[in-house]
Amino acid sequence: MNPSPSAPAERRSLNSHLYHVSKAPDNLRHLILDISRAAKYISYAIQTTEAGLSGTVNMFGEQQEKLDILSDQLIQEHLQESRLVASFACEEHDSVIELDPKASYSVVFDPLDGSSLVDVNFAIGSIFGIYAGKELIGRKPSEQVAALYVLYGPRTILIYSTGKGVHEFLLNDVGEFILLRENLGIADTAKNYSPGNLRALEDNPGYKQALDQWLKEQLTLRYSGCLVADVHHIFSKGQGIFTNIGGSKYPRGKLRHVFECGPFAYLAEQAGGAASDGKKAIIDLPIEAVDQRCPLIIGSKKEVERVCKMLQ
Ligand code: P6P
Repeated sequence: MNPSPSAPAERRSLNSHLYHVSKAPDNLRHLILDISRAAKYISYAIQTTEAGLSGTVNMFGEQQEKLDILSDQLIQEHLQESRLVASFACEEHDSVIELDPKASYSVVFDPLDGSSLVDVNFAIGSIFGIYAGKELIGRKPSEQVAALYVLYGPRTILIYSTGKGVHEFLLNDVGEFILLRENLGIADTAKNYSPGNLRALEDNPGYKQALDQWLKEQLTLRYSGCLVADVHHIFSKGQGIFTNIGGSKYPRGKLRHVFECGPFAYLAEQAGGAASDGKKAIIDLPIEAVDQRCPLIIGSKKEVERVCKMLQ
């Protein structure tokens, strides 16, 4: 029987893409699949769990949402049960946690970035970086063997790279991540801008100069307050610049090197873009501590370079 002409072309599953296209080592493929399973539960939890604060704070002194705790627990369970994780570092814990020292990989993750936006129903996300071996402190984001993020919006989207391009998947109604787009690219010049930590304009003249330039050139503002959503906008549109730069309140910016800037820097470079702390490529910045913050200028290469020049 001929398939109906309107039937959508067969869409490759995440597992099939990891196996046939990225040709990922089996253990890495299984670990990414286990992480994607945790993301499915988190996606469901966001739809069904009441929003609200848990009454606890994380190592950064930030109020934790109930969903922060639940997402962290779901991911930890899947990492533990995978038997593939030697250690992990997570935004909700102040040190590297050891699981099985003989296991193949270590994972860094922000379980629910932007969780304070759940009550306003904005898109939020999870961020993951994967390193071979047990050590994390002293490693550079360029040593990641994979990075991925999940965006929980009107649709749940997963983006991953194992070093062979950046690929996008959609969670379908039977719980499968199916391929949407392969080899996402970021053009050298930006038409959109996404400026975070604007508190820094007060005492960072270079940042003020960059913002004035974007306004003068009439770039399009796209900013939601969730890093995953705002940087996904750059991957999805194929251009743009996101910044979260230091000022008096956050001297190194608000974002964390290990679980936010590092994985996104890896993905941006894989897509032909760039990610800098204002002076150096973020993929070359060693991890010194789990709670290390890092300025982030990420997106279209030429725009990243231009902003870094203004910040000098
Ligand atoms: P600002 C969310 O809490 C977060 O860590 C990132 O997701 C986001 O980019 C940033 O903080 C928002 O910072 O300066 O807009 O409050």
